[in-house]
Amino acid sequence: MARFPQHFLWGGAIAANQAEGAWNVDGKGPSIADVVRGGIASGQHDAVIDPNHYYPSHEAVDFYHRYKEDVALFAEMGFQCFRTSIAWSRIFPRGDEQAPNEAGLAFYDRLFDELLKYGIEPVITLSHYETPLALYQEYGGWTNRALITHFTRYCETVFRRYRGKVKYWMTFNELNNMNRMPFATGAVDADASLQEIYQANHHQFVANALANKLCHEIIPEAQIGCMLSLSTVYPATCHPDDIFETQQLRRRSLFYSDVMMNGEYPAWSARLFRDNNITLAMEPDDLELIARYPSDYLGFSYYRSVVHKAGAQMQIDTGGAKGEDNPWLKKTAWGWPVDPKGLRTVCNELADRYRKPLFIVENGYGGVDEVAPDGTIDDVERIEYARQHILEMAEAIADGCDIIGYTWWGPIDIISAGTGEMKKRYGFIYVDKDNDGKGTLARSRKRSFDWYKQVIASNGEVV
Ligand code: BGP
Repeated sequence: MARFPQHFLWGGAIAANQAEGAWNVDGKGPSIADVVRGGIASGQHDAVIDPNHYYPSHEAVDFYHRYKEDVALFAEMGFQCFRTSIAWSRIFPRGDEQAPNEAGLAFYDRLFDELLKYGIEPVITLSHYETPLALYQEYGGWTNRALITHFTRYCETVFRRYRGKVKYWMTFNELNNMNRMPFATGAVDADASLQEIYQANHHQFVANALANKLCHEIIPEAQIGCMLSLSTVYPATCHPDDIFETQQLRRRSLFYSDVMMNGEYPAWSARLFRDNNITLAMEPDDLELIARYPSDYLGFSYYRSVVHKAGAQMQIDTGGAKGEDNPWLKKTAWGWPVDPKGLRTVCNELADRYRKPLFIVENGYGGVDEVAPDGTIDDVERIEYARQHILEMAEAIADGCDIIGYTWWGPIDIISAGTGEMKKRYGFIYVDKDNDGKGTLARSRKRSFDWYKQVIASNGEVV
């Protein structure tokens, strides 16, 4: 029996702020990613742009101008889909305008046409840590209910513009990161209170429902999902406290998919709000909207697993969790435990919980790549990481999990979200650029390029 279904979507994923560059070109307004000194996930942001500082997102890897060359390389690998985000502030530079920026819309028309020319399905993230800066500075980000209006205007604009070109959408990247990095995820101050964070989340849940409603009205054949960071977390021991706290940790993470996939606040969240004196301000039809327009699929990122010991800092998502050491697992150069079996575990957990399609829209190995004197890049660790995770994904499918596709994170080297570095490379394609922004930006194929090409050509049989 074939490991993967016939229409399984193989591809890769990037984000506008980590790849495009052209941060202020053709009418684009600054986004919150453009004022962060490290990676957008680092949280160290300036209030305004310091003209004397090198910001990683400003040039990134210049995908904005080089997308034709890059898409041709993705097509050479045989990609059937490609995930990226639309930079919201390319379409609405401030975020609160009534009329969109035509040059921004035209860029994504060109990009989607280039992808479709090769038969590559665009898989589009509407907000990937790229809220327009003015919506943070003048509105306070998602704590302000006005962002629902501005976000749905943006969604309606791009749904209408790209219907017939884009069939796969998702709303907010890794929304469960609101707890660890509220600035990146919701343009909310890094020191926001839980009251502010969960009020912002409520506005995002309503916006997610309205985006789902609009997407189905405007593009009936489309699927629109929510997206979470869902690497997994293990209890440090079989002590009941470790087990219970780890269950609570996981629940806090899955709270986001519970609301967006099931269409309601889970019953247990009442205690979360009570214990933390959280009172959500809601409009009368909010809960009815959330119930009527749930997400079609659950997209998620999986990189690693972490270990939680009772009493340790409750890391809601595992994105940034350091956790306890896991003696059974090797780690990457950035300390991320490599846990392929954990991917199968997570897929089964999510399949049981939601009984809806899953889409692995981020999985990747961030490592240091050496360019040999003859120009070759022998990234065997990346191949081994990908091979093991793909085999476990195949097992998850055999377990009965309905998985739409797999988009490797960073098929081309891009800026790291967590560190702002180029040194932390994920790509099958190498980009000549260093951490200081120096380099020719020339692209070259790593060893993993041909390996992934075979995986796709054989639909996962040759791994
Ligand atoms: C996820 C983000 C991606 C990507 C990935 C890898 O949280 O959705 O944007 O960056 O992390 O993390 P990093 O780039 O820090 O290695």
